[in-house]
Amino acid sequence: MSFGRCISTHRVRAICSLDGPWMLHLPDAGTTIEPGDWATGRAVEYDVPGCWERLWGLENYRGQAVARRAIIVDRSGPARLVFRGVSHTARVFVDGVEVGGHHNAFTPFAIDLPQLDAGEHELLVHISNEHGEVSALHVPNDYYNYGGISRPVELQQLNSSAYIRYVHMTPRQKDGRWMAHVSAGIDNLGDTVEATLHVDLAGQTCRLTRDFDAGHSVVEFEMDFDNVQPWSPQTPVLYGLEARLVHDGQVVDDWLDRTGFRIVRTQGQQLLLNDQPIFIMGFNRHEDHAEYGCALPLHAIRRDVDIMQDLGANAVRTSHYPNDERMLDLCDERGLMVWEENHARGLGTEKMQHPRFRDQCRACIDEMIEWHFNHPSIVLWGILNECESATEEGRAHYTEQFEQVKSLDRSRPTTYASCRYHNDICQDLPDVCGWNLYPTWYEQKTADEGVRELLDWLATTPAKDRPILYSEFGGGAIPGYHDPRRRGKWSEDRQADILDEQLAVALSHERLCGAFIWQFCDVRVDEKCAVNRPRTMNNKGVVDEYRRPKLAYEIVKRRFLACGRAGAVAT
Ligand code: ADA
Repeated sequence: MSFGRCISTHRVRAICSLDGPWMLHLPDAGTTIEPGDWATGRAVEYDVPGCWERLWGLENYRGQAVARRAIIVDRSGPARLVFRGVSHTARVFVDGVEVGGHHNAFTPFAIDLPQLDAGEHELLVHISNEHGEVSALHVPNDYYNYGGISRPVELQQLNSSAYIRYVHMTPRQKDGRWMAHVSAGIDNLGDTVEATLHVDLAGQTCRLTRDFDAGHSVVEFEMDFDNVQPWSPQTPVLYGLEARLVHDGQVVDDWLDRTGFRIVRTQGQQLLLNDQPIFIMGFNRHEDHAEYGCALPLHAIRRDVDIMQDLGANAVRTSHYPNDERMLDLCDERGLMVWEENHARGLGTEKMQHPRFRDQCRACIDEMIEWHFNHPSIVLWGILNECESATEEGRAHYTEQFEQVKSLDRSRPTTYASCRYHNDICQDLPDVCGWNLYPTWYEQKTADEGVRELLDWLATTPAKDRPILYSEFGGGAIPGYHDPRRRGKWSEDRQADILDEQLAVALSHERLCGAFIWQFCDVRVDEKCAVNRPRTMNNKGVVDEYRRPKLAYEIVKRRFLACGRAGAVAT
């Protein structure tokens, strides 16, 4: 069983959920606390996963805290601690000894414990959601950087020092036959072990016996299938992917995932799924909720998917960071296509010069792709939303990050969302160009003029030969503010008009291969961005922060359901 996914991830490896009650220790005064000083702090009961902003009195706390609980281990041996997300910087201690750490709220991490003795241990996580030197990516922004252990945590007890870290499956097609390249990463925390790796997928098995030395080894297979059904939004067929490590006739480790067969590629100005042009109708979605902050429980994530599908969407953009993997599991099952992107929003030259920017972006991309590789719903890898793409210095970052993405996964097209109208010099770098533009909201132009001018200019850039996605457009509405006659800005009535006009253009323009509404739900923003953000919220949601529909809901639904272009998706 696994608690951070919607599927079981192990049968042989013992998994113990560490979700539930922990203690949270806060400094008595100020915002800093040393990990070892937890006993001197103020203690509150705290449920994991959760943002500390949910706790009474901590609604605005930005600083450090120590989360602590006991873990009970029934047998001695190697183990792993898996954190699906700590927001945003973690240092992890077992019995007072620092065993690992991590930066970035939105990517998972695992810590190997080569020997954990049977008995009770103290697990302590020092957490910071501070802004400043520590983070190039978590800056005051148009969304909120929460604090706490925001996604599920588990302890995995290993049966052998060698274990399966990942199995990545890349589908391909040759002469109408489905094939797959499988690459398995095995980590060994001890001495060399001879073992056989078995991989089962869609009725086929492959195996290989070899020595696994200490450290990381990679095993690769080519597989060939007689009869598999492709994954598509209309028929999201999924297959179990199961790997086992056998030593001395015993299955000592296993690794279970789920995947699908589909090919995504570009051809000229089109985006193709299984060789058919697709048209994307999606939402930009932040992980944010009035009740839960960024730590949405599964039922709330599921409801978001239900709502997006009720609205007729066939896609979601994980603006602006990798998502909780349970969201991706649901997208796989429901046939929602995903643009997943690394964590960065609106960073200009100075912010990209932060000494940690390159390393933190690199780590985020590595982790996003390693953990999310097998999700068939992910059809695009994105990077650096609205960062500096109009200078040579900015271009160097875009180039480096696209190269990194391609070195990890060549099977998915790449993209980024730009707002550097007339200045962008990076349009030749991704496979698909993404554009954020808000005519009738920020720009005093009709939707038709705005999009036409943008596309006329793009026709003079390398984007002219590539597919173009309208990655953001929308307008704000304060929930409950109605102004049916004057239709003033921020009224639900005006937002409905704006989305109606923008969607009429976005869904019909032949040069666009899809559109993502900004945004799915209203989200909390940082105080520093609040001047143009009534309620300290980005109010461009089609539903509010509790998921109560605004007037625009029915307009969007009508437009999405009436759009015949998405029907072209292959089955
Ligand atoms: C940008 C940005 C979004 C959001 C949006 C807005 O395009 O990418 O994160 O801030 O603008 O609401 O203005």
